[in-house]
Amino acid sequence: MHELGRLEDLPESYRADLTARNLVPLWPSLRAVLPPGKPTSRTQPISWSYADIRPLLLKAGELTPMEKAERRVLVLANPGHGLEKMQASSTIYLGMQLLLPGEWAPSHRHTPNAVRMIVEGKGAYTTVEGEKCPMERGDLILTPTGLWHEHGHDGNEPVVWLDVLDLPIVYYMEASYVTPGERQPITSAGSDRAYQRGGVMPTPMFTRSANAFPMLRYPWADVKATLQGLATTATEAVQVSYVNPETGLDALKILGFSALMLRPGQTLNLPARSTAMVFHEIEGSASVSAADQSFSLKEADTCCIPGYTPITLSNLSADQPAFIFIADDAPLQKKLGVYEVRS
Ligand code: GTQ
Repeated sequence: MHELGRLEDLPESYRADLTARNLVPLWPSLRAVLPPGKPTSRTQPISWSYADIRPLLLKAGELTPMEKAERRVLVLANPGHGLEKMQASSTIYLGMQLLLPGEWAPSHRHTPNAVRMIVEGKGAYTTVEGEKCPMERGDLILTPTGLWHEHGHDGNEPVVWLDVLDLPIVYYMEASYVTPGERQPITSAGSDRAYQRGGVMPTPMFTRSANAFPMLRYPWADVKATLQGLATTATEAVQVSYVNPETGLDALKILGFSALMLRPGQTLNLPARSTAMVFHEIEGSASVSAADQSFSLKEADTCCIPGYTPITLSNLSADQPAFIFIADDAPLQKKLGVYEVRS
């Protein structure tokens, strides 16, 4: 591709005339916005260790009461985007949230979609649109766009979870806002039980709107058992997607979520895909390698790898399985028609 004219090649007075009329010549910037072959990515490969986060989060528990925080969260920010942007990737926000015994994070609803992956502690729960969802380690709880949610804690130890939101892309669309609400009466529970088994589901489903999110809590015990069952088959990638059990489609519309098991000693090569990916270690330990970077993840560690990069995952244990939670923006990219796998 040949070189194009630069801004400096244009007479200063001409440039001033353009600027005065809010006009910009394309050609000096054309290669920047349409780079050949592969996008430029601000997203850097980066990892966050839970051993680093945990004491700082507990310190936030001492420094900042809930009334002054609403949500007590340390954001896992990718320096490639600038820390103040609070982005892990172009579309993904990650935060570690702390709730102490007896605390309550007040009800609200917002346009961005959220999920929580529970990291430690017992006794906390999220109420989503009246459904009480207990939080236990490894559980995935959805708070889809527009649904009321609040967090409570009846236990006696700190509870920590990883929030994954599509906030950066919804904010970029200038569509991000919140509505504060009142404490919700608990009116239902057990969507996790109702949809516990693949292949069968509650019968009175035809009255439900296509926009509903029928399952709000995906218990880790069930997901882990499913992975362990799948691992006894010949499949190479022992991976399950979190889906809407009534449609079989992605659980949420913008970000996609899956859980992957690496058998003891297993190495898995993932082809380059157009989505940045977040890896969070649920159990065991694994390395995540891409280009010249390699991260070792212990339990509750998290990393982010930019898109268009082949990735190698390796279980660091020869006798224990490793379980990894994965988030990406494949649902959005597929809807937009820009999703690619390069083999
Ligand atoms: O728990 O509702 O990390 O509204 C960021 C925004 C968590 C939440 C975050 C939120 C929440």
